[in-house]
Amino acid sequence: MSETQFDLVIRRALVATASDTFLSDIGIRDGVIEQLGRNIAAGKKEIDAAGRTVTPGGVDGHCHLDQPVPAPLRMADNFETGTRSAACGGTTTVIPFAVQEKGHCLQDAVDDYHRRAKDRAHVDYAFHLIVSDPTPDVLERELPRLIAEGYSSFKIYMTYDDLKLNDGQILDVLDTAKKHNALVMVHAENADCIEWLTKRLEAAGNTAPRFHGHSRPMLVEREATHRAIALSELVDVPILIVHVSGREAVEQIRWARGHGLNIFAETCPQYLFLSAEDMGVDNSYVGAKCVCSPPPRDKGNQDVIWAALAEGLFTVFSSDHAPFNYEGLDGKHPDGQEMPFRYVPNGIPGLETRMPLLYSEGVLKGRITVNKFVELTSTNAAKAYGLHPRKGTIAIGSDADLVIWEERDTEIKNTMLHHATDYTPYEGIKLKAWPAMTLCAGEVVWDGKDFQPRLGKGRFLQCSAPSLLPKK
Ligand code: DUC
Ligand code: ZN
Ligand code: ZN
Repeated sequence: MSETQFDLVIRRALVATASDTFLSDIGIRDGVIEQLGRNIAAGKKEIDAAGRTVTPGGVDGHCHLDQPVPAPLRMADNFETGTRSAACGGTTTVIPFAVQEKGHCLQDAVDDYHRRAKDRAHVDYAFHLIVSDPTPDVLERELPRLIAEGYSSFKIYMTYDDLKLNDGQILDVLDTAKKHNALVMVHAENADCIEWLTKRLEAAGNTAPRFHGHSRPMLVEREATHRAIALSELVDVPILIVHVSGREAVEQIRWARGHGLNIFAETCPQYLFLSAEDMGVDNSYVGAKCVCSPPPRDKGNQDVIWAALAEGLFTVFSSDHAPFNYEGLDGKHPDGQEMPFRYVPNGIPGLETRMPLLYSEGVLKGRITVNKFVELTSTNAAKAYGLHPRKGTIAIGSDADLVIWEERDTEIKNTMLHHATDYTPYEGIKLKAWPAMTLCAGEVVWDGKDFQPRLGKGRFLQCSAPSLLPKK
């Protein structure tokens, strides 16, 4: 054995995985974890992590990067700026969406998305598909082939005119997922209720951003969540309900679990750290910065989401990073115009702040254990989307994607973030921790102060079958 066996050794780390916490050195070679243990051989480089918790790099299983949207709208973050921002907040794998346009095939979307990502990612990435037009050809030929080629998860929508599926189409997609061992992510909001409420609000002249929340009350999400669960039960296939925002949807999921159904669920930082008031207490337009769907709820609902995280109701904690600028022609406040809420693009940035927010306010405030943090931000997404154990854990043979945490006072300001979006909805929130270092495939990509570019070194990952699903 040579003196310098490893490319890198991280010494005296307090390693936290989803199941264990232990003191260990981490020996890394060729971007992979090769040894765990005490007093392991020397590395060509060494990092002393004494007194620091080290977790697996984050897997953000729900983010939107460079997704085509109708002009003049444009997503502010592409693969370059999005993965830069992810890395600086501890996320080393992102899974954005290749979106099928109605009337087009899925393969076109996948090819286009590969062009957008190629040579531009600083960290590793995989793709989910968004199925908006489940024709017989898509269901019987394209989807089965794409699943086999490494796209094993897809999102479907119950709202948004250009994306939504009716119940029959949802059943067809679920049936295909069941036959080919894929995981369907469901955006659960009732489209007709939203349209009906929106028209009433508009007729009354209530078009300020805060009315976005009035157009999508909790019952709209509760009804669609209930329906999605029923459809999943009918087909007998698990689903993952994304961006769960509050009590009534949580109750539906708890009911389903209580009845033995395989319903997985995701929540996001906006349902813990933002509330309806952030969309404006009066008719102020700046509330457009926090317009996303489902909308942020009230303090009581935030408490329900915290409790459900601790209890284990949620499978994953993702950002739903959907980056639109506030200023500029391509964003929420185009050329300074105040748009009726119907036209305000839905979505907020959050890739970089996702893990620090949950580490600081969840782990350090004692609301969840560090192991639950790892499970929610990394391990379960890797399992759900067929990337485990390469991603999502600290184990021999896993990629050396790691975060070294530092307890330090940090006030979130957009100026310190690395996305290209011109604001953060979390401006001014005071945190107690931030990554002191992020490593992707054994390379430092964030050193606690500066971003260390790895442009084009982020690899495309083919996803296997979800390992959260019961074995057939
Ligand atoms: N809602 C979504 O469904 N996707 C992107 C952003 C948002 O707010
Ligand atoms: Zn959604
Ligand atoms: Zn989304």
